[in-house]
Amino acid sequence: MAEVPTTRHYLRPIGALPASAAAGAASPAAIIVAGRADLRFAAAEVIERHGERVGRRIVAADVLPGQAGELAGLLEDLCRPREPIAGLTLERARIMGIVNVTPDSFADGGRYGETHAAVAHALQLEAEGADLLDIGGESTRPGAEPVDVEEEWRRVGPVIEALRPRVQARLSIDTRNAEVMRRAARAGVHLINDVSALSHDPASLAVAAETGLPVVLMHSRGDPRTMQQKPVYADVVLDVCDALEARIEACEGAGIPRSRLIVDPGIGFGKTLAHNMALIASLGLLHGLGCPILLGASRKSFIGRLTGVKVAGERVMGSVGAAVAAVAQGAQIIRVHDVKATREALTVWEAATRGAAA
Ligand code: 7PJ
Repeated sequence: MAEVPTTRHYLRPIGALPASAAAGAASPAAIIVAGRADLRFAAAEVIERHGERVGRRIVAADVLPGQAGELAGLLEDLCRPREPIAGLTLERARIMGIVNVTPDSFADGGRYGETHAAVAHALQLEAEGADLLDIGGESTRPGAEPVDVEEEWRRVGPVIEALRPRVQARLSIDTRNAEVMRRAARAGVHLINDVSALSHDPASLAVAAETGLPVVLMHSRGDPRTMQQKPVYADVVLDVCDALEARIEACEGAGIPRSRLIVDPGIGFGKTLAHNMALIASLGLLHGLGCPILLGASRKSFIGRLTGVKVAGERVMGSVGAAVAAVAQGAQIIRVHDVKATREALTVWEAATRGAAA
């Protein structure tokens, strides 16, 4: 018997209301996203997918609550205030600074050089305004080869241990490996960031649940070695949303509640330039999953494609542009290399949209 396709709904908040518009008034004419008074929208694009058919309509905020069925639950997930993550409240965007612990270029055979460099870099990112520090020892860039778990821990372990007593920023472990998650949790990290959304290592769902830590579920297609080989989606935004919902449900089944999960569309992971742009343009649709949103666009190759800047380290301005686009849609965590530039841009953007300093 042919499978009957199910109908799924999606809500994308559109038409951001300026802070000054009837601020404080209890108004059904605004959709308040993720419990944030600063994140109010005048309408929603209601998307309905039934098999290959996708219907779209725009529904004004004041008539949206009257919609029946799946939409009512979706609206509730969209609007519900988010729980703090690792003790950080999410009423404004938080910056996650990237700390890569890459192999030692020093010829002493030891690890002192790379540990020292990573710790110094992390301390600098915190001083520049990072709320979180994401520590990773395995490159997951397109084409990268996997790293042995023991080697991965030799890279990140000493960095976590050195930073833990010295920083206020929350520490995040960027890994796909359950054993690294377990050791990092023991060493005191506050958050797990897994580019495979806890699917790479069969043990990671159970281990992540056991740690009790919040987890970033990033969407990716295939593994880093093969992911850029002709990715195809029916509708990239809806497909990524569905795949993230499936991983959220897998986590819930393993005992990790939705309130401890963060979703991320995985820019550049099994996506073309067009896919990446569609995902950033519709990022706000992911609020319907009921979790905070993280975006990692920093220095990625799509920015090079758009701007012509070939050297990754020189893609700062483009990266800041992507961060502002994400924050304007209510993304709660922005993962970046260039913390100082991002912090300055977001401070000005926030004050300028609020219409008041600080
Ligand atoms: C991401 C990540 C991302 C999350 C990397 C790079 C590639 N983790 N790890 N989101 N990207 N959550 O930074 O260019 O986009 S590694």
